[in-house]
Amino acid sequence: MANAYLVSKWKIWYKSLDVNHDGKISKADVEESRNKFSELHELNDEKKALISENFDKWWNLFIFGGNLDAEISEEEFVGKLNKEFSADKAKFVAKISDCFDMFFDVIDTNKDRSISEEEFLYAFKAYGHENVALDKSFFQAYGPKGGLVPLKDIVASWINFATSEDASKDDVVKKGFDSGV
Ligand SMILES: [Ca+2]
Ligand SMILES: [Ca+2]
Repeated sequence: MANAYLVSKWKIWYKSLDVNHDGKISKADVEESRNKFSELHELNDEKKALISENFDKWWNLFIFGGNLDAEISEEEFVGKLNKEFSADKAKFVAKISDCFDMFFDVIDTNKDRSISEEEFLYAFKAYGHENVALDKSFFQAYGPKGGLVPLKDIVASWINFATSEDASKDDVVKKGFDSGV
């Protein structure tokens, strides 16, 4: 059983994935995030197709458990994470690592293994977090050097967010969401 602190973070994560803010996670959230992301980056058709494939793959694999037509409630989402976490913590952390590796690999559109402020803002906007000032201070919390944050640092922060039960440990992602992002 995960502690209350980690469960509270999973609930924040759930909310962040409810892109259209209708209280549930469904295919509509996949479509909206994918379309917005393509629009913001002004992708050509070829790149759009690739992004589309990668978005579907990520949601399908890590959120929908193979059934993209499912609707997922917060209770189901948290229950599934809790079950995996409780069954085998090392395996759970490995899966979450894969999850965020793949996620930010898509967000890193120019493939320089860093996340720029623009890439960060486009990702958050695509996921329905459109307050640019808050998104920007979230990004700045990573202490970018030359405007960039290494991909591995961003990924590590999200792994910490989704797996750590230690409330005394600094959590830049939780702080970002707590700020209202
Ligand atoms: Ca939704
Ligand atoms: Ca990049």
